[in-house]
Amino acid sequence: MSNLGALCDLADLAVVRSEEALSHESREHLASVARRARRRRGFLGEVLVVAFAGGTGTGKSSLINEIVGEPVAAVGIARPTTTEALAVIPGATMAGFDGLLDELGVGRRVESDLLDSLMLVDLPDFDSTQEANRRIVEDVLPRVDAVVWVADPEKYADAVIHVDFLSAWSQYEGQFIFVLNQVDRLEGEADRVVAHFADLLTRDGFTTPEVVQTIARGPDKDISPLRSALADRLDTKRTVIAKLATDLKIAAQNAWIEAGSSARSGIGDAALRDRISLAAATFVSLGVAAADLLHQMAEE
Ligand SMILES: Nc1nc2c(ncn2[C@@H]2O[C@H](COP(=O)(O)OP(=O)(O)OP(=O)(O)O)[C@@H](O)[C@H]2O)c(=O)[nH]1
Ligand SMILES: [Mg+2]
Repeated sequence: MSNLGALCDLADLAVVRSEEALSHESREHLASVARRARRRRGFLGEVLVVAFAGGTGTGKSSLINEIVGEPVAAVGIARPTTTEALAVIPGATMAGFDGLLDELGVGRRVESDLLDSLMLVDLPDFDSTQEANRRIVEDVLPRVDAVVWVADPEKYADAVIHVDFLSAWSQYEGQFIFVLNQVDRLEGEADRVVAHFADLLTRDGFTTPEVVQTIARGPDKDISPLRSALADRLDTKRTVIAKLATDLKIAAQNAWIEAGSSARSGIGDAALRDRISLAAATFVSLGVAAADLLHQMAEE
């Protein structure tokens, strides 16, 4: 796991060598992924940033309140209720997180002494009637370490969510916990719906998606399966490293593909082609090193 530093060095080298291999925009993207990885590495092991995302009214804010143990996030009947990202931060250590929060781009922050090493981010709905909400989700999600994806019995199968969104995230399987909330409304059908949800997630590209069932409100309230999943599946340090390694692996794959077309358009200029080949080889090295780190971690 200590190879993350070497991976960041390799990412910086890939950026330096990418000038002629990538468009300005792609180069900026690769550079921002590399920068973000290096900065996030500075806070390794201290806190895990977990965003709650999903459709409107599924119970994201309610689940956060239950986990924190106090009503920090607004829960409502009017849809959508949450229109701004809100970070709930472990109280005792808040001062040290300012840099991390600035990096996340989340302005609204509340402290809770009841949280330990988790920072929870309540997000607006993904399937909003309000375009701005979706943009907030798309902006914040790539910056967090892990995601609790909250679905409800009505919307868990929505094509918009699966096709437009979740399928693009399947390489981040280790970062996701899937929740079917409001199972109190299913009257004995919960297991069948959970199996169907898991099946749809498999079609989105997740290999072994695990769906936990919760009830965030009412007399049968029970969020213990989510608590267990957070504690058992999301080790603070490993999750951050896996997230960053996956970011770098995907960025390297995309850069390598683009370098191939740059090399084709450089035919006739042997020196240029050599420089692009060197960049492409560096993208491959970065992708392989990131995949190797992920593999090592999976074996541990
Ligand atoms: N029956 C039932 N109702 C729930 C449950 N969880 C939340 N609710 C209700 O569902 C409604 C929406 O809850 P929120 O927590 O505001 O949902 P949200 O996902 O944050 O919604 P947005 O902020 O609009 O995206 C509220 O009326 C809650 O009381 C549950 O497990 N069972
Ligand atoms: Mg909400």
